[in-house]
Amino acid sequence: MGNVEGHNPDRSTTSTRSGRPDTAVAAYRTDLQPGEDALNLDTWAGGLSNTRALAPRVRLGRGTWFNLLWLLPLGFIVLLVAVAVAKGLYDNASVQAFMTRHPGTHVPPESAADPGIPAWVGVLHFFNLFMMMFIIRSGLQILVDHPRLYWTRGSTPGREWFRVQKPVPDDPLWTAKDDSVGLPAQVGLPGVRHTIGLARWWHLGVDVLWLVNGLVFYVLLFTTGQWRHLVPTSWEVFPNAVTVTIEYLSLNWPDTNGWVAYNSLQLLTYFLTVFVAAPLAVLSGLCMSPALSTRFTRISNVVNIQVARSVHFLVLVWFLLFITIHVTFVVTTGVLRNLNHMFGARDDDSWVGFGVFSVALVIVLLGWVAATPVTLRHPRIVQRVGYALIGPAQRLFEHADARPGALTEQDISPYLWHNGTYPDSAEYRHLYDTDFADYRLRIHGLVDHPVELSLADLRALPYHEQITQHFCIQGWSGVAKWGGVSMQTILDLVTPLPEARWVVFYSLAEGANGGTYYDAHAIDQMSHHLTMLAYNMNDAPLTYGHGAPLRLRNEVQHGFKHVKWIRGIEFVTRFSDVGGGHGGYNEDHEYYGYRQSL
Ligand SMILES: Nc1nc2c(c(=O)[nH]1)N[C@H]1C(S)=C(S)[C@@H](COP(=O)(O)O)O[C@H]1N2
Ligand SMILES: [Mo]
Repeated sequence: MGNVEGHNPDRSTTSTRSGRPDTAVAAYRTDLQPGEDALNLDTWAGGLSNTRALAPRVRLGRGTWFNLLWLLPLGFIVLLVAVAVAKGLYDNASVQAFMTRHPGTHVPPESAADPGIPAWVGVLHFFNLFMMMFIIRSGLQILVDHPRLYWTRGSTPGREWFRVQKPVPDDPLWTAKDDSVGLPAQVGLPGVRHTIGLARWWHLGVDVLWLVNGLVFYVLLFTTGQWRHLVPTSWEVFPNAVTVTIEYLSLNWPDTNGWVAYNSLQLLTYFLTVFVAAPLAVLSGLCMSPALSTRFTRISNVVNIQVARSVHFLVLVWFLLFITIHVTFVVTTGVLRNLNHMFGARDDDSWVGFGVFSVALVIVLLGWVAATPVTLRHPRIVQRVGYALIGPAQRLFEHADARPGALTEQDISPYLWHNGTYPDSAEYRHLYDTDFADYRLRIHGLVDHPVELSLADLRALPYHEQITQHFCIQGWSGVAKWGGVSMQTILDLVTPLPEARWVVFYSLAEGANGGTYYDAHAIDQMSHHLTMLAYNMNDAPLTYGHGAPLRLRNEVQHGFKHVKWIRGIEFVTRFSDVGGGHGGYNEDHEYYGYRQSL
């Protein structure tokens, strides 16, 4: 204490109920440990081994898993069969008649009169592919931080439909962090196990720029005639696409002039990619937000975080397939002319487009190779720039106070993952062994009435209960019933001073790299309907693993901000002088954001 300016010094001296000055609360600050400003791979996340992701598996029956690598040979066989069938069809007279009636490409008269692909299309196309590279890599990193996908709100082990990790082991205290896996450094971004904090800055930060690029593209598309290049204007597109499919598969390349109009199969896939897949990626991304999900419950009842996460993943699969096939065709169907269209704004067989493309490719490769080492060396810059890009949106979402009553007993999940670093100090063990008889929650700092509350004191306060969903930043979720004291009751009890802006929750447990676990919350969220201190979970006292004797719930934020095993609460003006100064343990040590409502 003492380093908080601008208030009556009398009030800053925290005292116990008996009036004794309390040295215990002063220790809260000195027990903290600032994080490092560069990633140290030896000690990262408490020294996690680099367990790698397995090949993707999909669940077929109760316990039957299919390794998707089999799709490579199977897909190849299917392709061979399809080519054989298409070749047969192509030589068939009535199929030929069909193909004459539906020639594969519909050229709108406006496009015939005024053909061409302007330079801005090429420029925005380049920005798009450059940013997609970072978005996909960081997205994969986020995926493997909880390497399982589900269709249900809860994340019950064994009920996932997809995994790149072994089955969940029997260990009842197995944490989601134990479960995370890594990717090769040049595949994931940053490519180190459990770097989800940094991966999210890349993913969400670049997303903002990608969205702006996409919006500019949409606007230019519809204010010029270029939309005709991407939007089908007649139902003829479907039979035409059948013709083109037969042509491609029978290895009779359709004669398409993309400068004027794309063939119907191209048109359909481009349309789906630009106008369906891209918006779906954005929407499914937003549906994973705790703040938006707890506010817009009519949507989140259907598209809960796990549905959204699975859809988000399927959109990624679409993009990966699209990119593979797209690039294959660019190269095999007249590469110089194709590159001139998109990188040279010209329709000839010169090497201009190839030259521009080569420069673009070098830029993409440099960005690709540099991203991981730069991130590992300068994580604070990634954290700061990422926050600058996405922070305003997170701030906006936090105003969405969740309403109680959206979930019922039936929604309670059979399993709630554990996460974090368990307490193992002598102090905690003593408290636990004596049923927390000596436990005291100290609430101090910028308040009119600092207090020290035993569990009995807490139980004597008005009981608050809520059934809410937990959103771990790693991607798992689950619903539980929480019982305890509303933070509003605590605010009424201690009366924060006007200059109190942040509320810091200190844990009895250390974080993964030593030093007290803590987290700071904006004071306005403390009076939200569903912000509370819980001592019960599903009608029983909190267990050791879930935070006994007391934990925080702030439902517009991700799980890491819900401090478990709370020992004290401090009201402050700012958090820059607490711990490493970034607003919490994971903010200091793993480069998370102090607002994480998205
Ligand atoms: N003291 C402390 N609290 C913590 C953590 C931690 O490591 N230490 N982990 C957080 C994270 S990342 C999550 S997701 C939730 C998990 O709560 P649960 O184990 O009860 O599901 O606790 C949060 N509270
Ligand atoms: Mo978490």
